[in-house]
Amino acid sequence: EGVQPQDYVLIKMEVIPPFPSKFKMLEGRDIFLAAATLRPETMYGQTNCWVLPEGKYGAFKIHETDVFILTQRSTLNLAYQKVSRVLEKATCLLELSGLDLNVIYALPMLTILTDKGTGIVTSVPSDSPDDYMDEWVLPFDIIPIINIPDFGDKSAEKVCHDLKIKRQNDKEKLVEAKRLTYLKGFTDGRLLVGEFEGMKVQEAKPLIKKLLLETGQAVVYLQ
Ligand code: A2H
Repeated sequence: EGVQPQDYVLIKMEVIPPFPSKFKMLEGRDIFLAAATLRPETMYGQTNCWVLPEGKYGAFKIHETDVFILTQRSTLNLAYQKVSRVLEKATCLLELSGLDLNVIYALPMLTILTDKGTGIVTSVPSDSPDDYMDEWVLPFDIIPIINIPDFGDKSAEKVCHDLKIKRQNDKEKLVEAKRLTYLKGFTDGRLLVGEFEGMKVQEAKPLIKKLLLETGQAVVYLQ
């Protein structure tokens, strides 16, 4: 939480049955992992999502129909976002740890902060240095989604390589890698895929956000 409120988009990732035994009592409901991102335009390149293994999460009844998996703290914040049409008091149906979530395709990332966003993070290894450097991302094929003239089609890979980043613990270098890819992606990037293929990231970003919100695939989240 910096000085400026951050304008996040919560991406809804549906959890598809059959559920593991721990989740059985949620059967019959629409369950989503809700990940906070500042880059909704990168969702074409999403490969997986991240949770903090030691983090405390819950499955909360958010609307009449939807159940979101996120941190308790973020449900309080969400209740204030009138536009998101969230119940004033989200009921916790099931308490979960990050480790419980590791059996439903959410992989561990140790640098997740539980007081930021929802504690659930989407993974876009093509354009996010943090995601690219997580050891668990290795088995995934990286999906090129944005071309940046100086950095090619997989900017996170190129920048992490150029800055000689070895591990996720190379904190300072990763901050620089994020700054570079974020800035250049926004100013010079062009989309390679999707409804807005060929368009500049700057122009497509608000359109993709609008599309995700209108189609019910995402909700807004200010923090
Ligand atoms: B971003 P800011 Cl492609 N702990 O989404 C750690 N990181 C978190 C988090 C948490 N609790 N909640 C969200 N985040 C990440 C996509 C992305 C992101 C791309 C490129 C850069 C990028 C896919 N991961 O972030 O500190 C989420 O990762 C760098 C700007 O609020 C979220 O957006 O500025 C970003 O951090 C928000 O970071």
